[in-house]
Amino acid sequence: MKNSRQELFTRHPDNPIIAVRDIPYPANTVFNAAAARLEGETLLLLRIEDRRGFSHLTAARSRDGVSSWKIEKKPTLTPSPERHPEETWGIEDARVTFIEDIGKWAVVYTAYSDLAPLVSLALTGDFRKFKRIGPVLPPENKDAALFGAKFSGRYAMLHRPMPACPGAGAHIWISFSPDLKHWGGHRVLLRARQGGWWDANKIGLSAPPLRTDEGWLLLYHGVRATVSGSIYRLGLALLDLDDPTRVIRRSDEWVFGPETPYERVGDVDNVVFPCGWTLRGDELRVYYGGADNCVALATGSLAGVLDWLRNRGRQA
Ligand code: BMA
Repeated sequence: MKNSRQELFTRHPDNPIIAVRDIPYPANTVFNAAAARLEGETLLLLRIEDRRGFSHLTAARSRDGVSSWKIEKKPTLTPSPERHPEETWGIEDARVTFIEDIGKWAVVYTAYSDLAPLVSLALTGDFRKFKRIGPVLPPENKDAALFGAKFSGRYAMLHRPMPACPGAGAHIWISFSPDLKHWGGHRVLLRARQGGWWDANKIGLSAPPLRTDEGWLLLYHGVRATVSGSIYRLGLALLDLDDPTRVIRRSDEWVFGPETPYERVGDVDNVVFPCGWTLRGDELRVYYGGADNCVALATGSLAGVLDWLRNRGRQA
């Protein structure tokens, strides 16, 4: 029987749009890319895992954001364990945000330290040269991204600390900073649900918060633990434009999940994992990792997504 459900996002027919065979140097896999629009191109900051198991970031550029990717011949941002011991086991899953008041891109990434993953920040103007700010949140923490705007003079960041206390759940938090270096005002923003929910026990931010007329749009992942492993699916939430500590709406149902072979089977099965999206007119382009094994693209209408959240989302 055909599933007649109207999907919010459509997979690109050329998926996966980037696979390890496209990487111009030896690697194990490519996945979980950050996305930005600059100089008339789409830029992806690919997570590439080498054959030791450590990840680094490499820039790929394309005019149409789908094909003819120009992938840097060498890694763009590599771990620097001598100067940054927190990067001993690699750097992963970047999210990039253009920070309006300094006119630079913030690259927030997971630094895989030997004391567990933590959140690090670097700044760049062109994705060629980077200035590391360094670790901004201690372990264990990942899935972080900045807002492009300031709130009452403070920068804001979403992130996902991992509580040591069993059963406490892993939730999305929000924190604030006067200078991008010192972070405080920590509070839980979006909680993982419990029990049978698709997003029970563990959630995390996917793409960076996107400013819309109706609020900050969040795309987040929920991790469902099953007897045969985890399933990573995606949901939506909307935060108040002026006060991002206020959740306005949240989807009850997931809006995207692993279905195709490149999402179902890979180094880690049953994973869709976006770290970036771009907006061109009304078209939302979600760049996501498939099964920790490739980069894929799904598109949707921003108006359609907001409409769906208004009608089907839970008022928070
Ligand atoms: C998460 C992150 C992602 C990864 C996912 C599935 O914890 O580490 O990088 O894609 O697991 O393995």
